[in-house]
Amino acid sequence: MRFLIRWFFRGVRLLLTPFMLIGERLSRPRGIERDPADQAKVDEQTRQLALYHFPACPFCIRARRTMQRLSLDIELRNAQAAGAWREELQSEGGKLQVPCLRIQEADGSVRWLYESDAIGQYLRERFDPNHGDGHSNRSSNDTTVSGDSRA
Ligand SMILES: N[C@@H](CCC(=O)N[C@@H](CS)C(=O)NCC(=O)O)C(=O)O
Repeated sequence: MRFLIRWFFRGVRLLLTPFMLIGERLSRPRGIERDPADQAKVDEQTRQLALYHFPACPFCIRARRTMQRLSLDIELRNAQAAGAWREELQSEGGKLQVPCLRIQEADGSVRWLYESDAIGQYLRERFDPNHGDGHSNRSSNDTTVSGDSRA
């Protein structure tokens, strides 16, 4: 029975995937513009980050939207199919849940940040130039997840 339920949800996810990806593409937020020197600094910093995700997971879409809005070039690691990223997420991160942001700290240690809320907050605190001045660029689109009533 559990097997059937799992396959049912897998099928639903598969059917919805193209619609969610098209929706994401059509509603892609405009990224903030930095001057080239500032953007180069940000790019240098985001090389230490990687987002483990599933392409059609609504929580991952939420995290990717925050990245797009903040013009962050963060490596995306698809953990949906069996393979290295999936195994790494489970064994090193501690659980198979996406989105998860892998953060390589300056001292070389690695932090695995789960939960789309926490990831969004981390990215805004670190990379949103307006964060904390009451004029944050945070858009409602960063926070909306279908079926999720959190504001
Ligand atoms: N509260 C979490 C929910 C994340 C979540 O439910 N992710 C699902 C995918 S949409 C997941 O990782 N499921 C594990 C699996 O399908 O193996 C968040 O906001 O990030």
